[in-house]
Amino acid sequence: MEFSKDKKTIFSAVQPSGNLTIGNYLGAIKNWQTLQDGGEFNCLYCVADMHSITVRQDPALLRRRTLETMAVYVASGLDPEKNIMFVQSHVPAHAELAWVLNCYTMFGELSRMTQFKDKSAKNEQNINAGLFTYPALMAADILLYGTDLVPVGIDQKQHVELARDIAVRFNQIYGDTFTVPEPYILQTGKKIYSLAEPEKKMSKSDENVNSFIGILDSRDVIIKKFKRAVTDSDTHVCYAEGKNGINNLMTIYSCFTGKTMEEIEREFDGKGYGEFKLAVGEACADALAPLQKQYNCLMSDRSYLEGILSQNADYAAYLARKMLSKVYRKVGFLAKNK
Ligand code: ATP
Ligand code: LTN
Repeated sequence: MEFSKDKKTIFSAVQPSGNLTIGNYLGAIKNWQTLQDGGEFNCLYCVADMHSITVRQDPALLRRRTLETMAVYVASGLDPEKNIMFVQSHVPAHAELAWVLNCYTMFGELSRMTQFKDKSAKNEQNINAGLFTYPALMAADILLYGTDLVPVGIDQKQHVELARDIAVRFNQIYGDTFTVPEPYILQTGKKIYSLAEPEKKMSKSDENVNSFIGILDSRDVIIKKFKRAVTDSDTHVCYAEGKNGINNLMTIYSCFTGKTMEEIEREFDGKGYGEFKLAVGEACADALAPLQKQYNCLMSDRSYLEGILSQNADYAAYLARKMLSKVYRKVGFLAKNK
């Protein structure tokens, strides 16, 4: 992994807050892989464990999921030699910059974040300050590395836009410091919906396991979950307003097979929903099979993964420290004698 000043920089992350879903895969991780392949960008991919404790986590499970999430990254084809892949809490500069940025982020801005409103409604007994200031930590993640592009699903667009606003505000006060980042959102896959309630986003922390397909779900489970997916009382496989369930299944099928909506409509012309659901399940299971095989290999050799994490975190920390020192100087913190 080489960080070049002549290349644009990409940063993204997933929280280890549950088993990763095909929403995370299609909305984010699969696109990261495409971006890595051109060799055009410096890419940093992080497991955002510090973000995930804004909602209560079981400590042992969080530790396990952090490593599993990294294994999914590698199994999805992200090459630790080409990308900087690390765990957020291993690089202290994220928390340090987050504190500074908190002081340049307005209460009103944070109050408008839809994720904060949704998560507060879901966790009424634990509306903690971290949940509220989460976007300042996310801005720190992004701004520490001079990030140009942030590949995410559409639900994260608002947070990336806030990171932009914070960067612009800081630059206006102190002169050019941060690169102003842009969200990078692909049309297909930007929002995969729940299989149980197709007007809601598919989410790894949903209590209903039938609402999402886990990247690591077995073939049988995948096919069974798609069979149960909520659709409508029509029988035609066609993409149309008000057919959220079928539109979602068509989107998933399109992402996994590369077929357009018209091609899918033609393929299933005269066939019922049952046949279509089976085809979606099979396409999804086929596409995930090589990833799952690679994942199992990686998890049987934890020391390899731990080695990647340690090496990459050191490099990320070196890059991050440079930006943090600049910020500390700009805001007026007294430098410590070496
Ligand atoms: P949680 O349920 O814990 O809030 P989540 O499943 O929503 O988690 P995140 O860790 O918040 O996942 O998201 C990681 C990345 O995956 C982000 O880029 C996000 O936009 C993307 N993503 C998450 N869910 C979906 C989805 N249903 N469709 C498309 N992209 C998604
Ligand atoms: N908040 C993101 C995860 C995340 C992230 C980031 C994404 C944390 N830091 C920086 C992009 C850039 C989420 O998906 N919930």
